[in-house]
Amino acid sequence: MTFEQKLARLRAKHDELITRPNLVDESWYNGVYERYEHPVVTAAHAPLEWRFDLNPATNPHLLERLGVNVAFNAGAIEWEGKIVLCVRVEGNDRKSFFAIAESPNGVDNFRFWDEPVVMPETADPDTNVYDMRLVKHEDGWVYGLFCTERKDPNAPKGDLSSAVAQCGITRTKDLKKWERLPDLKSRSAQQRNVVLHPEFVNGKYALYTRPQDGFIDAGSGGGIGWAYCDSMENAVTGEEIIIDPRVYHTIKESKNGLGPAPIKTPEGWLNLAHGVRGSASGLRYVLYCFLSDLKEPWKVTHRPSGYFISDVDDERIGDLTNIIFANGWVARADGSILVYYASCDTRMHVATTSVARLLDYVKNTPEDPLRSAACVQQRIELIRKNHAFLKK
Ligand code: M1P
Repeated sequence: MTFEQKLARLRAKHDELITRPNLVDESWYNGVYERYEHPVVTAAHAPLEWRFDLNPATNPHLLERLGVNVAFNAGAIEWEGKIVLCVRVEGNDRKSFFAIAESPNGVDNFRFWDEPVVMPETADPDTNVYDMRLVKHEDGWVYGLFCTERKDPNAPKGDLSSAVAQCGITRTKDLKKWERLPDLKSRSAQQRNVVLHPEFVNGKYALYTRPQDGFIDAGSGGGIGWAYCDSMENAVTGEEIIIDPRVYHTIKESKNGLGPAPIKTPEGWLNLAHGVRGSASGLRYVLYCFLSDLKEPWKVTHRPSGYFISDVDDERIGDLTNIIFANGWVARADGSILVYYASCDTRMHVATTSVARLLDYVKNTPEDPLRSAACVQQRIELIRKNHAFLKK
């Protein structure tokens, strides 16, 4: 096959992938949300120009020069009538970077912009950056809070794995030029999954945090925290209160973290988070929801039990296993919600629902009673109510 033939074939396959319609998966139902037949963004969505040298003079064998390993954990925003994802793209070299992909409808036809995001570094360069939460704040800026990871300077010689995670902060007005602000300073040894609340609360910026002792282990970090800061240009938090704790023998026993910024509804703030527990096959990540008070968002009013989204079918297989993670969702003017979630740190999916359905879900799904016997009673109550109703 000639260079031109190989390239034509690559282009055709890439085009076919990007323009493939994505329909609701009718084989699956729980009423709370719809799943879709295909992932919305994958490594294979990366433009050929990002991976190949397309000049036959310098790449006569049409070899891939810079492979893309995975595309996952995307922030999301509605932007100029389109749905835009800020995707965590990871090269074959294990370094992540951010890249914007846009779609006219949010469920298919996602296409990356020509070049990845150029994220300025601070004086202490990041080794790796990932998991951006995009937030349109009422101060007029679009903020991106993300994890910045660096090698632990205190690691003993020969320890090449210990790392420090902190919250990097950037802001933009056009999603093209990104201003890097100093990293968040908090009282915790490490931070990941930090999210900016979209409104001022008590006249201050408010942050959802996830204090953690180590890079992987939350340790004494009790769950999802809440803290204030006076400025995002030099963000420093004081006390972090835990608003959604980790709990023994639940889906969030080992750790948890807020996903995207909460969605404002007349009945409170809808929150999406991930919960992690240990298992024989390693850590298991699922998504869950909760509702918090409209005026006092640090007060959780409803905690539906169990998970909201876990992995099914092909979602179980990937670069890693057992991981569903979300840091992006979009609430549209018509009341619909697009939930963007990643499976196995590999690719992006969408689920669709609505504010009405999620409010029903969070308010009417009973809370986890934390004991098998109490769970049985909960289920018997449902069964008996059904039997009584069906007999009528
Ligand atoms: O590998 C699973 C996830 O692990 C981290 O999440 P957490 O801090 O809650 O453990 C993040 O690195 C995330 O990117 C990743 O998907």
